[in-house]
Amino acid sequence: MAVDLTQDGELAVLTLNRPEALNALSFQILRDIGEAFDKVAHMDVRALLITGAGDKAFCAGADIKELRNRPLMDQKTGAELGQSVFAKLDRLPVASVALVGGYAFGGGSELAMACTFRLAAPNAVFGLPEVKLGLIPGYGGTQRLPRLVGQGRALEIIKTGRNVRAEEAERIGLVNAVVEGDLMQAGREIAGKFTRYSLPVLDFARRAVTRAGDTTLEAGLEIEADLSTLAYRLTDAEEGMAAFEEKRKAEFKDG
Ligand code: CO8
Repeated sequence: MAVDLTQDGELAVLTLNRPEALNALSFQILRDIGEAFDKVAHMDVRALLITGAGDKAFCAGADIKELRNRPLMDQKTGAELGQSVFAKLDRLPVASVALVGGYAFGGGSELAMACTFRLAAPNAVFGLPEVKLGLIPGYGGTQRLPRLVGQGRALEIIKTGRNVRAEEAERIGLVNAVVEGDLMQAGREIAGKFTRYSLPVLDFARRAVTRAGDTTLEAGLEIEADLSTLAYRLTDAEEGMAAFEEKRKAEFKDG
């Protein structure tokens, strides 16, 4: 299988497992990733970690050899497949963390950008080099990169197709952190910082924050008011505030 989904305690771990092609995304692999995301939605887990097999790449992007053969799908259908699969991450009940070691190019960068968080090894190299192939990013890169790093930087990165190394990626906000040592362990640690909180509350927070990039301040504040009121009405909010007063750790029940 080129995509492995396993459970490690309260974490789901999805591994792109095609190291001989630097985990490049064929259309079949994209479909398999989509199916894996659907499974994660029904697993008893609190976060999803996404990693690439081998020590050279997280994912070198769309499978160029397959794209070049112009398979049954036209370009639009191919882009829509990639976009719809990565968009599933937004609808998962749990947060996703991309663990990027080595290359994350094209669709690989786009997959990482669709995750809730990104951790990079010091050897990580990001890039949207599609212009070098006579293409432009098609799996969400033109929309997610500007939201993360701003339009000016995104245009420069996409128009030049240049590499963005780990240290720069952290500086411009493309990754949350560069971590030395075991990336999987770092993934577990960052997940451990939020997995004990209420899932619906975390989801309200995500929904409010992600709307900040595409709406007016006024509309965004209204969304925030609605979602924070929904959170306030949950039993988990009662529990969280009671735990504060009683000087104990809150035990949330996701409701
Ligand atoms: N697709 C297919 N095969 C790949 C890919 C890829 N993206 N990347 C690497 N491979 C294969 C190589 O062909 C090679 O296979 P083989 O041994 O059979 O020749 C093997 O993986 C190892 O790769 P290299 O020998 O090239 O390894 P290097 O260490 O020399 O170089 C690089 C590593 C720099 C990552 C290099 O492989 C590279 O530049 N890869 C391509 C990166 C790229 O351009 N990615 C963007 C692809 S386009 C995209 O993602 C979105 C397109 C939008 C499409 C929307 C419409 C459908």
